[in-house]
Amino acid sequence: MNDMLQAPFLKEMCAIIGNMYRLGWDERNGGNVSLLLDEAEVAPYLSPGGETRAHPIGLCASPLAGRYLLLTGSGKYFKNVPGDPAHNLGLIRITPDGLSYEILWGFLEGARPTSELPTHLLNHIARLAADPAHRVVMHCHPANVLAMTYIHELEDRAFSRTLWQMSTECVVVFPEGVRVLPWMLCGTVEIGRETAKKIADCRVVLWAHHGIFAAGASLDETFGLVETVEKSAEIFIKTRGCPVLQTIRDGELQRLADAFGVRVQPGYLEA
Ligand code: 2HA
Ligand code: ZN
Repeated sequence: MNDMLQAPFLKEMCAIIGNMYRLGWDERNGGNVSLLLDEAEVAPYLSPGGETRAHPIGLCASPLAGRYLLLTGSGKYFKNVPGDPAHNLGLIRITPDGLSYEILWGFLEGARPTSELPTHLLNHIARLAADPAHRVVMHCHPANVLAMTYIHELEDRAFSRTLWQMSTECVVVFPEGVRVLPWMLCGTVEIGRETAKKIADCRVVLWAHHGIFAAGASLDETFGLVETVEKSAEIFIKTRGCPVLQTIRDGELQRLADAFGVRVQPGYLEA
């Protein structure tokens, strides 16, 4: 059996989480990340027939039955993940009935998966239906995105347009725009379901006054998506209160989409 700490997916998870912490996106125990893995990827690092106990999820995640997830622990600090992955991360498998999970590695000394586990699972299910290559759900608290939710209208189209206008890359990186949820209680199945509804045709959902929920096919891609949204929000905050003399126009956003071969969310640009 190989050492899990040497697994490429474990090393990448630690590196990404360390960067999220250093960027200030995950104060204290803020944020959570989960990565879907195949049996073939994890099998070399697991002892066959190891003892496991099933813990209820609190909802039925049957589309993920038998799937493996590497994810952050409840109450754990991102700051501590790279130095001590086995206490702060864990590898779980969803049971065949989709109602429980088993801990196969990590979560030492009684640690448990993130409090946002229901939201992660519901959003993995929604994104897998939209994109078979989907693998990552990432939640964090970047300051400029949060700040923007206090001073910008919380409407999907308007929010997306403003973000696109703040930086040329944006419409290419997230041509489907973003979706926004009003403030809701976190850690509940309800916020999980509302997020999953919005994420079905989009990879970024903003939680007003809380943070960002993003999905993607790899840790790198999802991290890059969050980075791009947060950078755009930063430009918005920096120019807020300044007399804006010009911005990127809709025709220019369309030219970018055409040049890079992406499809802008229908109806989000003026004809
Ligand atoms: O504590 O960020 O949304 C982790 C969170 C909950
Ligand atoms: Zn949070």
